[in-house]
Amino acid sequence: MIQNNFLGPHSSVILDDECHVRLISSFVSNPTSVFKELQEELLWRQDKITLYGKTHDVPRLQAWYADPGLTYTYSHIQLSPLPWYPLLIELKKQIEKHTNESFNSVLCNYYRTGNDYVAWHADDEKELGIQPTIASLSLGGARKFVLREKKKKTNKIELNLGSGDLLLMSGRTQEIFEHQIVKTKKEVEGRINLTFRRIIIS
Ligand SMILES: O=C(O)CCC(=O)C(=O)O
Repeated sequence: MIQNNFLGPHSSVILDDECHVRLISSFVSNPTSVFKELQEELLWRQDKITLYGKTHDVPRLQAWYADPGLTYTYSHIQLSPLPWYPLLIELKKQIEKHTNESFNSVLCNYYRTGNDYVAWHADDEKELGIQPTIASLSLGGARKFVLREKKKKTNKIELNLGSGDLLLMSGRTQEIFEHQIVKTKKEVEGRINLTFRRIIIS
């Protein structure tokens, strides 16, 4: 259930019915220094993905930080958690306070250039349980994020996620919608996205 206190001065309702999507602009007040520290200090890795018998680099760098003992399978890649990094814990606490939710992991994505992207998918892995709340914090260069209904693909919502913005998705959003970060030919700054999640089955 989305909490009323998701709504603050910079908050807008993007979707509200069975699917809840809220955007809180400038949730982080010092996004440039947060971006720089995370870019330099997180243990970024280049994962590979095999599709139709061919192995490719995942088109972005990733790192997964979580409570010990958790495992997560993302796009057929089984991830083992790194121990929490202090700034990630600080951000997690701020988001938990704001949302009244509790998270035990964060998937970090680093889009180095406009060529890096994430393809259509939903955060609907069984480990997240039903109707998961996903808190997605963007830092660095703004990128286009698109939500579309799985059963009616022309029903789309486009958002420009800027540095410091927090996107909250809950209710049936992952069941009904999928999302992507679009590749762009425009010159864009590097972008880090942190998706805080609660793994309930490991
Ligand atoms: O970078 C983003 O804003 C989205 C990331 C995402 O979709 C994911 O981690 O599942």
